[in-house]
Amino acid sequence: MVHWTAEEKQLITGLWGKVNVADCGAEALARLLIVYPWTQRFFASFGNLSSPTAVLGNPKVRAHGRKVLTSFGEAIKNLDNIKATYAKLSELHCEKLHVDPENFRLLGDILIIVLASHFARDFTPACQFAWQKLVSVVAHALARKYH
Ligand code: HEG
Repeated sequence: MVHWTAEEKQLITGLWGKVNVADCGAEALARLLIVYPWTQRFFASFGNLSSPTAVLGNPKVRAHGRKVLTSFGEAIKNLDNIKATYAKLSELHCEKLHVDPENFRLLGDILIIVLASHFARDFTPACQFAWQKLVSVVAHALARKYH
């Protein structure tokens, strides 16, 4: 099991308390689709993704980004039990959606960039360390049901 120090927990929950989940979630998913355009293939039903402007203005991207970041919040509420928290989601992404787990890592790194740009002052190296650890644990937990 992953061990979290009290300081790491504080750095994660402290910053999370400032995050606007709808805005940061939308921005993170939009950046994923723009920066790594091959990820668009999972979202063929989302309509117009033909340019950065289209992606950023797409209401389905916005809604789904919010959903994904809300789900991140579940990991934060269950830091000591992330694997179990994501067991069902891992099955979904593996068996139904066939999302390559590399994409979980890409989204994690994008989220780090979004947080750093929104909360530059708070996002100290120690804070980044805690968040990198979190996105890595989340990516592992989601990839767990791949075989
Ligand atoms: Mg996934 C659905 C969470 C990365 C592609 N994703 C979902 C759902 C959640 C979620 C909560 C809704 C599940 C449901 O309806 O029951 N996703 C989630 C997390 C992460 C992640 C926490 C974190 C790394 N997802 C991710 C990535 C991709 C992806 C990187 C593709 C590049 N997710 C994906 C797709 C769907 C979901 C295609 C179904 C969307 C739909 O059709 O509504």
